[in-house]
Amino acid sequence: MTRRFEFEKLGQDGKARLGVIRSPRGEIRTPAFMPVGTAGTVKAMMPESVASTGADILLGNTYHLMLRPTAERIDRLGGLHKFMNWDKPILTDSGGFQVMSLSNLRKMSEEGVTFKSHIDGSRHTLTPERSMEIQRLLGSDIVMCFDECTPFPADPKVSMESMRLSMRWAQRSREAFGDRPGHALFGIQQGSIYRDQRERSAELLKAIEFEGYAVGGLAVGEGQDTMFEVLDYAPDMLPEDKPRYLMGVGKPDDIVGAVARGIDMMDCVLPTRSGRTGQVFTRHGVLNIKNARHQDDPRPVDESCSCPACRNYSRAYLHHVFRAQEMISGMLLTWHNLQYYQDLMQGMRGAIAGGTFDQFQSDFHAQRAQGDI
Ligand code: PRF
Ligand code: ZN
Repeated sequence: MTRRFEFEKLGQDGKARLGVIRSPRGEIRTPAFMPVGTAGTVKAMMPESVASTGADILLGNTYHLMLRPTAERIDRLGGLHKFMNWDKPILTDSGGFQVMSLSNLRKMSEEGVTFKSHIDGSRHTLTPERSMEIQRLLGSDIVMCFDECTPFPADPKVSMESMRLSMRWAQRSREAFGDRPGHALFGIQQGSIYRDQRERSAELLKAIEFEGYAVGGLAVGEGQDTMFEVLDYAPDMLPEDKPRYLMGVGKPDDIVGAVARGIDMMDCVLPTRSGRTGQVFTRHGVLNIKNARHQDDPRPVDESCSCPACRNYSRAYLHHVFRAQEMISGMLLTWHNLQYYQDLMQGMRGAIAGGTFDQFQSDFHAQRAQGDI
């Protein structure tokens, strides 16, 4: 096991990249999907079950953990890995994005952002320096720069000012992060849907130098067509030899399209959240387990899926426990959805390795066009 953090590109098919991130806590096969473990748990899943789906890394959140149970408490208890019983890599988001979507009474300045907790109304401040400190106390393996996710739509002037602020915060994040072998700091590109601003942002980040680079500010309401237009050029602006992470994406077809455009890492609450609301991902599209047409159906959700929901239970049973609001419903459907996402990533990695990514993409879309069964 390496003492350092490093990325190796193992193959490429078109723009789609196959690679591996090596870190002291283990290897991350890319393209990688990171399940979201916001508050120190991937909701409804035991960590060993998450690992069994093929996940190499989880995402955690500065914002939630600083409010409860606090970064200092997690540090005293031995760090987030030990606290939540997950010994593989953890990436933590820096907090700014969650402040904007969850907290009350936010006030932004050059220094950072002050806000009131969505849990108890208490007042807090996040700056690039404090975000780096919290992510260090948590023991995060991949630390994200403190940034502002520019809201959409944004006037070009507003977007430019927001991007420039994020780039000044990226510089402060780099300085505050310091020298921490085995740990990585990722820069976050902003610039909304404006090509010149994405280019400028990439240049500024590359000059600072990061261990990896994220594409931020997408999947914020612009729609898939516009997101793909930006992804047609934005990843190419980032260093070839470093991992590229698309933040907060997405639906299965978003993920396939992003990998096709040169993205290596993604995260999204969709598989876990949908699992708890009865939305089930399959190769043929999304199935709503609440629907009455499942109540007498003895078939598994997907006969070729290796997850316990599919190996051991019928659609009729999953329908019943969902309707009865039994806890096992969220557990089984979350497990299945995470298995679906990890199988999708494994399928793409195999296709890139075999030079058949185009075929993979057409099969993926053809199966979904058949509709749900
Ligand atoms: N910045 C950060 N976290 C994020 C985003 C961002 O732009 C997004 C955008 N989809 C999701 N999560 N720090
Ligand atoms: Zn399954």
